[in-house]
Amino acid sequence: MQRLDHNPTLKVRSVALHLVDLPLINRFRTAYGTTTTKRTVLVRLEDADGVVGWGEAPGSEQPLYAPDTTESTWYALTKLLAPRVTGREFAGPAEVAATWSALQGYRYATHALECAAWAVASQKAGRPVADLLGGVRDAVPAGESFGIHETVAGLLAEIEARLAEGFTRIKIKIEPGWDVDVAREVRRAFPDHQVTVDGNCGYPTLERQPWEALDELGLLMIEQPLPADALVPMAELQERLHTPLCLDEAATTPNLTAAALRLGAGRIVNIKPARLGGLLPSVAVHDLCRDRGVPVWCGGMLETGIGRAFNLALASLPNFTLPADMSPARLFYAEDLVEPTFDVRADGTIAVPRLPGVGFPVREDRIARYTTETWSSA
Ligand code: OSB
Ligand code: MG
Repeated sequence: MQRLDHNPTLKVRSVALHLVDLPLINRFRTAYGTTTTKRTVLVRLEDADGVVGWGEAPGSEQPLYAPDTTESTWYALTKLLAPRVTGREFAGPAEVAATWSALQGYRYATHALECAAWAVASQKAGRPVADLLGGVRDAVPAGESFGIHETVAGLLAEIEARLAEGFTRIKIKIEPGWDVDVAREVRRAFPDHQVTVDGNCGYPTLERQPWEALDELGLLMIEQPLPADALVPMAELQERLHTPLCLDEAATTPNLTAAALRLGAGRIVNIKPARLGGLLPSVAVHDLCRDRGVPVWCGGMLETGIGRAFNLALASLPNFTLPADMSPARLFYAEDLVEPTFDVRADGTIAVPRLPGVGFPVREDRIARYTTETWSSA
């Protein structure tokens, strides 16, 4: 492959961490519960030539969506990952990532450090991360992920507002008690838009659930209704339904994603680089899905503009044919940590950043304001 070969040498002088506490201006409710604050870990990698790259590990108080938490991410970066790379020289981000290839888990942490390495390599190469990854499109269609509301009317009003801004695909979070009736109302109110439902593993079994009723609504997909490891039940469900099931929580590594697809546990994959532990495993999943004719789209973890920038670069690859979860920071945070940041355009797309590095100018002054703890390897 040509695309990963353009990266000049990278000598790691230091890895610094910032724990940032970001209050959410709009709380976000899913089958896992309600999020009101994001405790995100930012990685600042400095190269011996003074080039600085940032990466973001999406924070999580509890290991609900994935085994990772903010605390475990901090542990992995300080004790396992930063010591492996500090003071060493690498041919590029792939060699950096190879230092943790034998380790299991801690995917938010490896993702953040890998992104910081890409940001440095991209500046040294003078080319945007999207180009280094093999991106082909300059804009990504954007959908919005709508949390569980108190009332259907409240949900419909929020959807209305987002559609007016340009967002195309509607994704609603569901859980038992907030599913088929709500999805039917959304389909009725917005008959011309693609509608996805995301169960976030909230349905423990196949029994007594409204699968067939959901199947009649003409949904774009049903995202991860069953637990992450329930691959055989997911395959049984997929056989019963016309609507494609989408793998989210189940797709944790390229090999396990291939296994899930082979079983028939889904027909679409949500590629979320933080969940997969980096951009390289994300590209690997993109490639294996492309080879199997499985469409993919880029998910999110309510990242700030720093994390979203890498998601946008990744989503410029050719097999990302479905709209991404890519709402701008203004919908969740009082301000972004990059400026200028991105927003959805009237045509429903977001421009892929062309700036080498993170892709948007990182505002270290704002990061400092939200930082509650720091650490540095050198
Ligand atoms: O399941 O896609 C999910 C946010 C946190 C954890 C899991 C999920 C989500 C979202 C938000 O749906 C997507 C976004 O970042 O815009
Ligand atoms: Mg999901």
